Amino acid sequence: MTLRIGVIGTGMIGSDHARRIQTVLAGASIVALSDVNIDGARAVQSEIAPDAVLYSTGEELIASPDVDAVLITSWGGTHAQYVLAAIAAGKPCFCEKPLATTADDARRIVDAEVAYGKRLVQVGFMRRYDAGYRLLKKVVDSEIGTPLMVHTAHRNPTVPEQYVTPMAIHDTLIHEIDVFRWLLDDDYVSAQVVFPRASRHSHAKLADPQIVLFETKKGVRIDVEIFVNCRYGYDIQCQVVGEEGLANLPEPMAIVTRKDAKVQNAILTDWKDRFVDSYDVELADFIQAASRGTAAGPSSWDGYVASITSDACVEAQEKAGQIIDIALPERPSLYN
Ligand code: NAI
Ligand code: ISE
Repeated sequence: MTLRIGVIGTGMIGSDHARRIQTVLAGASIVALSDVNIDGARAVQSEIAPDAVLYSTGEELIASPDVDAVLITSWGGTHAQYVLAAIAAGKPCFCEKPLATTADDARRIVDAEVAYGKRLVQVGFMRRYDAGYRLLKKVVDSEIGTPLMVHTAHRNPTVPEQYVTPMAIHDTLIHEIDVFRWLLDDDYVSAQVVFPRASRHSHAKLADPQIVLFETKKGVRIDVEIFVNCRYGYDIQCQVVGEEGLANLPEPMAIVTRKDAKVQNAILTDWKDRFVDSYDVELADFIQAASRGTAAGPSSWDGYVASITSDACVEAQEKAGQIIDIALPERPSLYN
């Protein structure tokens, strides 16, 4: 059986996910498209999914009897309304990060899914599907002893002019927020943000770089450097220090050359290239689970915890240097 998928939000990542469903992955087909910018949806229809039907609203697409499952890749502020509509219709949905832009909306989604009684939502935290992170997790779980500290960096060469200080949390750090919980099987108890000397490549509304310091329930200390005007490339670093040794996230595969008295390899510059394989694997997981009428992978609960943690981090930015406590509600058994 082919899973019939509808896409809400046909911008950059929506069209890219539509392309991978149509041309890379098995078991699903794009049958419906919707975007507030109908020309964008039409362009995806003509280039990627000529048989897909255009819907003027996301709600109509979700309600269509011809749609089995939904991909929500519109702007972050619109995710919650569509996820709630998909749950109400009993349809599995893949929602790009963030699950919601407020913790209250994320909680509403958790409550609706719990009331439905079965998982229907997968959140687009693709790093859990990255081969390098999976290898790192295996080593952390079995070879380096109890994890004590994690040193990490999320660096982008540049960001658009409209990228401002809180986006370093909502847009960028959110991937780290999720992946460390999964990597360490832990949760956060506090966050602190400190600001080093600012880069001259930034602007008045963006404090860049920033350092976020987390403490976890198990007492692990994590430092994350977020530096989104680092110039030299897109660079994700992660080093876990354990009682018996340490483990580093592998570098992306690259050819090493020896030439002109130099040993060199290229560094990626675009996050799309860095995580291209993990987007494929996360969507393959979605297709498999949605074909059984459910969802797997990062859950609404993970999206909710990421929202609570993000809010604490933004508060920590606003109160630079102060330690902000992070308190999580009890996890419903659906997510155990
Ligand atoms: P984009 O701006 O290229 O596309 C968003 C699309 O949503 C636009 O076509 C816009 O017209 C449409 N849209 C806005 N409001 C809508 C509504 N109410 N109903 C239907 N469509 C609506 O943005 P991009 O980069 O594709 O990001 C989309 C989402 O994906 C964001 O939440 C972003 O954080 C996430 N994302 C995730 C990445 C990852 O690595 N997992 C990478 C990039 C984006
Ligand atoms: C972007 O929005 C993403 O989600 C990418 O995965 C991330 O690495 C990048 O820094 C964000 O701006």
